[in-house]
Amino acid sequence: MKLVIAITHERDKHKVSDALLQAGHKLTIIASTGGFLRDGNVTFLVGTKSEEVDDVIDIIRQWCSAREQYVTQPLPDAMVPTGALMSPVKVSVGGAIIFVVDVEKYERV
Ligand code: 2BA
Repeated sequence: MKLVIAITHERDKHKVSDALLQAGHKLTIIASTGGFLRDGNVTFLVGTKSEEVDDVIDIIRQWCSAREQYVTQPLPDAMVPTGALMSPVKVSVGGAIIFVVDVEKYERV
């Protein structure tokens, strides 16, 4: 068994969850915040059989759109040269960041 952890933009939450549910997957949705943009995002936890991981990823890929955002707040000193702190910086966000991890044990009690 595997656990798919997928971080998506908040705006894709309903499309992704509807599609996963329709395909018969079980999921948990956690409201999360990106460490860099400090913008709302969503983390999906999907426990699934190993052979269904690709289906889960395909669905997430299908319903998440990549987008570009501008960071206008000052960044940590180490990340930008002196004098560029207030310049908007364009970053490409998502579609989705996906981790797949092994599940040692899964029980409903
Ligand atoms: P954020 O941390 O808010 O990052 C938003 C976007 O900003 C990232 O998009 C990336 O394009 C850019 N970015 C992030 N950290 C950066 C840095 N140190 N320097 C320059 N640009 C940076 P994505 O890569 O698509 O990530 C979307 C969200 O997925 C992230 O939101 C974060 O919440 C999560 N994420 C991404 N990689 C992760 C990782 N390795 N571990 C945990 N969470 C991750």
